[in-house]
Order: sequence, then C-alpha cells, then structure tokens
Amino acid sequence: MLELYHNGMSSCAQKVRLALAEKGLDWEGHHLDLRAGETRTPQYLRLNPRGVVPTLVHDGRVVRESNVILEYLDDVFPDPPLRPGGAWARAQVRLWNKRLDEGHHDIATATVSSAIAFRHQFLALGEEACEAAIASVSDPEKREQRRDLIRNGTASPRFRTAVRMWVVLLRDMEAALGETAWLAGDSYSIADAAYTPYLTRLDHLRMLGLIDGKPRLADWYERIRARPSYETAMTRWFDPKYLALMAEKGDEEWPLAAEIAAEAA
Ligand SMILES: N[C@@H](CCC(=O)N[C@@H](CS)C(=O)NCC(=O)O)C(=O)O
Repeated sequence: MLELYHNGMSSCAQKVRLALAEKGLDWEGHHLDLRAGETRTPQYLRLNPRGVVPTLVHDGRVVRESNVILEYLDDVFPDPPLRPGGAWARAQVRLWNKRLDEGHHDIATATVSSAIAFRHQFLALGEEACEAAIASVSDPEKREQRRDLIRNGTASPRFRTAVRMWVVLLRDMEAALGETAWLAGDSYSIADAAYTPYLTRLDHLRMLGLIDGKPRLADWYERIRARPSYETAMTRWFDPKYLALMAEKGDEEWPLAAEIAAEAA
C-alpha cells in the first residue's frame, strides 16, 4: 500500500502526486495543514524529522524527499517509465531535479511565494501568533528568512535575488527545450513532473510574464497542463483561498518583479 503525507498547494507534494497519477497508482492520502503546524507534531516528526511534506510510506517503509520519492516510484513501478533509458540521459534528469534541491525550491520559490503572498496569511494571525509561527521554524536560517519575508515582503533583498534566480532557470529551461521535446529527453520524465509545480506557482503568482519571449517553455507548459495527470494531481487539489491571495497580491507586485527581471536579463 502507498500512503502519501501531503498538502494540496505544496510544490514538493504536487510533483509526487503527478508521478503517482502518470503511473496510474492508487494511494491513500493524509492531507496536512501546513499553516496549522500539522507537520510539526511529534508523530509526524517521527516520519519526517524536517517537518515537511511530502512523505511516502510504502508497505510500512518510509521514503522522504520529493526527488528521492520520484526516483523510488520509478524504480518500484517502472511501467510506464518516467526516466529515459541510458546513463547520460538519466544523469540529465538528476541534474534538473538536483537544482531544485540546491536552492530553487528553498530560496527562489519560497521567497517569491512568501514575499508576495503567503506573508499576508501570517500577518493576518496577529502579532503574537505571527511571532509564534516564525519561532516554530527550527532551522535558524529558514527562521530568519521567514521573519524577513513576513516583515519586509518584496522590499527584502532576498526578493531581488530570488527573481534573478528565476530568470536564469527559465532561460536554461528554454535552451533545454530547444534540444529535446521534454526537459530531459524526448519523453516525459520525472524532471517534467518536478518542474510542473514551479511553473504553476509562477502562474498563480501572476508572474508568468517571465516566460514572455520563451516560446518553447510556453509550449511545454501548455503540453504539461493538457496531460490528464495535471487535473488529477494539481487542479483538483488547488485551494481557492490560496489562489485568490496569490492572484491579488501577485498583480500588485508584478511591476517590481518585471523591473528586476528586466535588469537581470
Ligand atoms: N527537500 C524537501 C522540501 C520539502 C518542503 O520544503 N516542503 C514544504 C512544502 S513545499 C513544507 O512542508 N513546509 C512546511 C511548512 O511550511 O510548515 C522535499 O523535496 O521533499
């Protein structure tokens, strides 16, 4: 049996749901409310000591880290394959997904999401609860990042750095899609699954203007959304309150993001 601890709007959980959908696998879900601190309970921390989603439990054995889970699912359920054959092509998949772990998730995406939209969820809690939410982050650097982004939003220098990282990533994706139909080869792979939530996040934050002038990437995003897995693993789980917040605040902050991106291009 496959069990997934996840959250509807979590990028890392979305990519795992995409792989499960692409493979047509049945799974039992445990949906955790991140804002209510449900990833920080003693029971969940025993499964995932970092207190993050997703966590996969397969026949009682725990697998953590979304990119590791993607490879695990493809190893255990190889049909249909979600990695190309051949060591070099597989190395390309790993390189793409490693990049998310090396900062694109924790720095670039977490920063634009929090600075533009999610900070307002914390501010709405009131001063005491907001401070408690900041203090609940155990990693000191991440705690400081949360504090800075909640307090300063897009005025934080972190926002500028994050938008620049996005510019470089999107340029590299456009170049890769000039070589092959999908990110890491001529067939859909777990690299495409892994990046789908990130383009979607840009879209939700009204930052999709960053792919203007990138026709291959725009076409990739369309092809990704046309796959049945997008409905099953993404759309069905979207939280309307998050979507409304991201759209409203994204529209307000887009001129600044566009200005930083133009400088970085
Ligand atoms: N490297 C981890 C990162 C997981 C992660 O950061 N998950 C976020 C959601 S995308 C989370 O659970 N955050 C907990 C919180 O916001 O309280 C992975 O890829 O699984």
